[in-house]
Amino acid sequence: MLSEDQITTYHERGYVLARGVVPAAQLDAMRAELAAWTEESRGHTENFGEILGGKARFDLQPGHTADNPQLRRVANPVDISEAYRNVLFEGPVPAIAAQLLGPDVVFHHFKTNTKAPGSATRVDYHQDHAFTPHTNDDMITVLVLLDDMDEANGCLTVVPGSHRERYSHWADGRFIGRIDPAMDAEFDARAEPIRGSAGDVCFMHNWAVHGGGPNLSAAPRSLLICDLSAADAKPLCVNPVPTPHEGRVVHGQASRVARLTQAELEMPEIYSDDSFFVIQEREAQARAKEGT
Ligand SMILES: O=C(O)CCC(=O)C(=O)O
Repeated sequence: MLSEDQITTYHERGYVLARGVVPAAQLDAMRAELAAWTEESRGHTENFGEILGGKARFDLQPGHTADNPQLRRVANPVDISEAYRNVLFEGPVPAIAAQLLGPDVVFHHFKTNTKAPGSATRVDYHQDHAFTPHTNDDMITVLVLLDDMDEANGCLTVVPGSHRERYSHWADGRFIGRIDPAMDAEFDARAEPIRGSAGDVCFMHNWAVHGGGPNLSAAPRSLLICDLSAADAKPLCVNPVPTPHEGRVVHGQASRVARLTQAELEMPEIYSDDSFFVIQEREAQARAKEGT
């Protein structure tokens, strides 16, 4: 569980890293599942599998081949794997989330993000709440480190204090799934790398600005990314990564009350792509074409 100091750090900085939360046996079980899905991906040239609503569950990095598989994202592994349900629905992860959100906590959606060794996968600066607006922002992105990570293998980077800031994720009338690239230099100067070991968990406010570079090392890098909210934070738009577990109570009890605290919110465009990477890539290509 978090100490009082760690809880204060979370509220002041917008994130806190809790060490050694997930035991080795549970990490091994999740890694084994991910390794099996990666093996399976060798037999595919396009995204495959299906989640609720029809998007693909398994998302391939451009350049993926049978010899060099690059399974960058798995949507809602909790739908198909007990190993992931055990970590995200029970035990210390929901209990710590309750220390930060209040006693009643529900699940929204979840994905794994893998940067294979040498992979170009990068994540542009964004705020998760811009993709999943709710009636209030008592929401956390839980980031479970499945591997040791630092800058060399493309660890997550977070901008401290940015959970109190609001940025548009639109440009020229389109939802671009990222903050204006003109802000990149400022964020690079402020951002802090989340260096940690497998089993550590970063609890990050849903408005915290974050991103991450490519994995230029020989080491793998997989991260679990799970959105949890206070039970009285009700979604204002459809889930971009639908799952039958949306709204599942992981701590305390359900709420029939929607608590409204956000007077004005920019809404996302509901995207039909399998993952948000496609939106960010489309935007990068558009910029490259325009020469900006
Ligand atoms: O994998 C990472 O380092 C960050 C991923 C991320 O921020 C996301 O997918 O929303």
